[in-house]
Amino acid sequence: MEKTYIMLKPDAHKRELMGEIISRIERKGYNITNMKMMHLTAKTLKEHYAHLIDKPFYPELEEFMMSGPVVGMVVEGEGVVLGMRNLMGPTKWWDALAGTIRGDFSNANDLSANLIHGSDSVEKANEEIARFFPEGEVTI
Ligand code: IDP
Ligand code: MG
Repeated sequence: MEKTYIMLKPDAHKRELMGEIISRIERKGYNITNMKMMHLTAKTLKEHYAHLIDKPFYPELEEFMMSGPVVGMVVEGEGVVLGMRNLMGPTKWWDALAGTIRGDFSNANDLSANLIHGSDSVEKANEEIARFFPEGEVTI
């Protein structure tokens, strides 16, 4: 079954929207197979956002992503990589239609604050799942 890496960003925690977003993922019919709250380091962010390091906004993005906890998840389902991108809506809130997570809940001046990350390909999903869930399934 296809898997993707989803991450609720610090604004989702701060605005108490984590439950709402998780609920939308579940109601769509996807299966959340792993989930944990984390505080990200600059080192991890530089790996995760390697494609953006040279952008002028990168320092702000890094600071934003370290401004509070994130919640990482592995989400499983048929076509879930594209399906989650559709559920999220596009990066910029003004492009995101009502009915999407970003369309319904984001309009911040800080363009980093768009609530949620989702892998953009199956290949990236596998890379990101290995980065954020190296422990796999936890038994304690
Ligand atoms: P995505 O999250 O929709 O895949 P990416 O282009 O991969 O979008 O960018 C990663 C994240 O970087 C975005 O979700 C957003 O938080 C932040 N970002 C993207 N473009 C800008 C910008 O122009 N200014 C500030 N932050 C940005
Ligand atoms: Mg991206």
